[in-house]
Parts: sequence; structure tokens; C-alpha cells
Amino acid sequence: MSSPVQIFGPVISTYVRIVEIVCEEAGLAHEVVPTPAHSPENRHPFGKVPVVHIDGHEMYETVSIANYIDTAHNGGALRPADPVRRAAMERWIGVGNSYLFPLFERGLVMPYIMHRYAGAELDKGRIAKALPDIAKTLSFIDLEMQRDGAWSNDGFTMADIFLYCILRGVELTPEGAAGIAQLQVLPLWMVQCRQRASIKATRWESET
Ligand SMILES: N[C@@H](CCC(=O)N[C@@H](CS)C(=O)NCC(=O)O)C(=O)O
Repeated sequence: MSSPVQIFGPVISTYVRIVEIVCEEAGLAHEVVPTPAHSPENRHPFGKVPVVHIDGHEMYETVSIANYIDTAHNGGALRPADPVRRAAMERWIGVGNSYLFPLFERGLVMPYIMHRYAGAELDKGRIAKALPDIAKTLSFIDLEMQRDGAWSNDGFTMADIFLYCILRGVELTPEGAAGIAQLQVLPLWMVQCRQRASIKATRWESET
């Protein structure tokens, strides 16, 4: 039996969870080795997490790790073969990584993490400043889903994994939960994702 995939990063982290879910989908044993992003033990050259040990290789950057696992261990099942559908899936992963995650993380998710886990005062000013953009962005996603299904027409793909993890952090804040609940399609999609075994198996402790 091969050794478990080692995922170095914090136990509660969007990108750590993405790798955990992809491992689950591929049937690979995995473990999180708790490693804060800015600790000396973190070997990511840009100070991010996760760094992953798999098949004798050390890897960083979640898209490349996730694609490696899907190709090497899952027959590519998480990515549509059709070039147009694959382009749409990759566009949404790009949107998630480049625009959604930075906006949500800085403006809403991180202030709550610092408040809940580091005992910092909740930075209400930062949240209030970010909320209009966050609300606009959530509406954009919902309208795209209403219009053509966005990434959600191809069964369960890599885009579902990235976007669920990015949006779940938002949903675990009071403002994010209220914002998502008033949309039409996004909350239904989130509920549907939660039925997936890989998503159930990787729930954060704070979700139970
Ligand atoms: N481009 C990186 C981004 C990963 C990322 O942003 N991870 C967050 C945690 S979920 C992080 O390292 N945050 C610490 C920081 O930005 O200082 C990847 O895809 O792996």
C-alpha cells in the first residue's frame, strides 16, 4: 500500500481542502500535516499553502496538484473531455482563484477566522467595506448559473471542487450565509455539493 498523500497547510484552509477532496475522489489516502502558511517549515516559495508530497514528488500550486492527481490516479474523471466544456470549467476555476478567493478571503473570511481562532476583534470596518463588492459578485455568479448553468452542467468536476471550497468559507460567515441564501441557484448547488461523499468526508470541524 502506498503512503498517504501528505498535505502541508493549516487544517482549515480552502486550498488544503481542495486537495483533500481531489484525493478522496481518486481514492487516495491523505493526511494534513498542520503547517501555517508563514512558518519556517512551509516550503512554498511564495509563502502559500498547501505544499504536497505525493508519489515521491513535492508539489505546490493547487491547480497543478489537483490536475496531477486527477490524471495520474483518477483517469481524468474530474475534467470534461469536450474542449469547449473544459475551457468553461477552467475559466471558472480561474475566476475562482483570481477574483473570488482574494475578494472573499480578505474582505470577509479572514476577519472571521482571525476573530474566531486567533481571538482578534472582528474587523467590522473591513467587512463593511468589502460587502457591496461581495454581494455584487455573488449575484453575478448566480445570474451566470441561471443563464447557462455556468460550470454546473457537466456533472461533478474540478470546478465544483474549487468553487465549493471558495464559497463554503463565505457561507460560514453570517453575512455570507445571508447573502447566499437570498440567491436563486447558488444555494441549491451548494446543498447538492454537500451530498457528495468527498465533500462530506472533508468537512471542517467547524461545519459539524
Ligand atoms: N496559488 C496558490 C494559492 C493558495 C492560497 O492562497 N492559499 C491560502 C490559504 S487557503 C494561503 O496560503 N494564504 C496565506 C497567505 O496568502 O499569506 C495555490 O493555488 O495553491
